[in-house]
Amino acid sequence: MKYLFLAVIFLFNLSSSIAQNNPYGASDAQDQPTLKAILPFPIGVAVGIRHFRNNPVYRNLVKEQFNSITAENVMKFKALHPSEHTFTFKSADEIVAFAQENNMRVHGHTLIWSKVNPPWVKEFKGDKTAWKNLLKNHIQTIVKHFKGKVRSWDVVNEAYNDGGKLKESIWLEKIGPEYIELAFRYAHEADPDALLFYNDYGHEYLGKRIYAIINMAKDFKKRGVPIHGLGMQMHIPLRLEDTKIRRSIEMAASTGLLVHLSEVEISVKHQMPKVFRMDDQLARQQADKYKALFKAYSSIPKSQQFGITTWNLGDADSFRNSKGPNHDHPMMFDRQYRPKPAFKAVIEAWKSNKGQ
Ligand code: 9MR
Repeated sequence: MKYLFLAVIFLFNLSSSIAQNNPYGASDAQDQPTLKAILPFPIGVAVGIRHFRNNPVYRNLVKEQFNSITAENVMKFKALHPSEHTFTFKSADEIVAFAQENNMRVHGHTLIWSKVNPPWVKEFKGDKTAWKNLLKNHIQTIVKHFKGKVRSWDVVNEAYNDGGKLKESIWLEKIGPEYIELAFRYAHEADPDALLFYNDYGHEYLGKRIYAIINMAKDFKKRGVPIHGLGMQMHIPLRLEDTKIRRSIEMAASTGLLVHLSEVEISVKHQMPKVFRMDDQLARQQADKYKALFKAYSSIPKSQQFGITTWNLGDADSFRNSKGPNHDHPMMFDRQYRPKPAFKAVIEAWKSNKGQ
């Protein structure tokens, strides 16, 4: 009798934990479409290693809804190459193994950036040739390590400023503007099958940056520099006009390269009074914006749709998260990883359009 009682308690706990993990609740879980099942392009998520390791609800939602994965931080320079002669792959390998177990594609982020460089790089002394060797060794050691497992790379991240000029960066300073194309050539040499992206933000403001990026892409294509795609981060505010989103995606697609919306999240708090509360109306507006963004993306040629990746999973693990009640709500899942209107709007839009 005692065992029967314990068994009932166990089953009850199991079913309520399944209900919690499932964004729809237990009752209708089986019949409900997921993002990965319903969207006609790959759908990815940027995962933070702490949540990934410690929160089973988070992990389950990642594998239930997404078929592509990006490491939020553990594939950056400082994480993978903390001192001149040391590479540390443990955390990144964990994410790659999880992706393989769950049939997910891995997008690598990021080989070269002006930020997140470890102190040894800043202190490195050498002439231009020594710096090129450093760049080459860094890129090729990493790309070779993940060859066959990481499908694509952000080779260079955020190299342009608002004015369309190259940003200050140790790479620009020590190697010159050619550091970008060298990075692409080195990566391609190390894994000719990997798809190579240039990743940046702010295209959607249609300022000088997007023109500079498109010119670079066209120039690379003309000269045979191995670039395969453009990553448009799309960290956007709720108030950004749909027309701008659409135009910027079309412009990126006009290069003929793959287009990855690589870090999507929609800030509600941006341009709001300092103290604000999320409400149903804002949640609906956010849902409309997510839907407009996904629709704009799906109107470029199918062969160029590399996919959409959201930058983080739920509001609580968003890089925008802050303590206290006045935090932002940028994601499709809430702080308990339940689906928000944004998630439902995307699902509904593709359900009724049969994936068009
Ligand atoms: O979300 C990331 C945050 O945890 C890191 O502290 C930060 C610096 O490494 O990078 C954040 O991710 C950025 C991404 O790598 C590049 N585009 C902007 C993202 C948000 O700042």
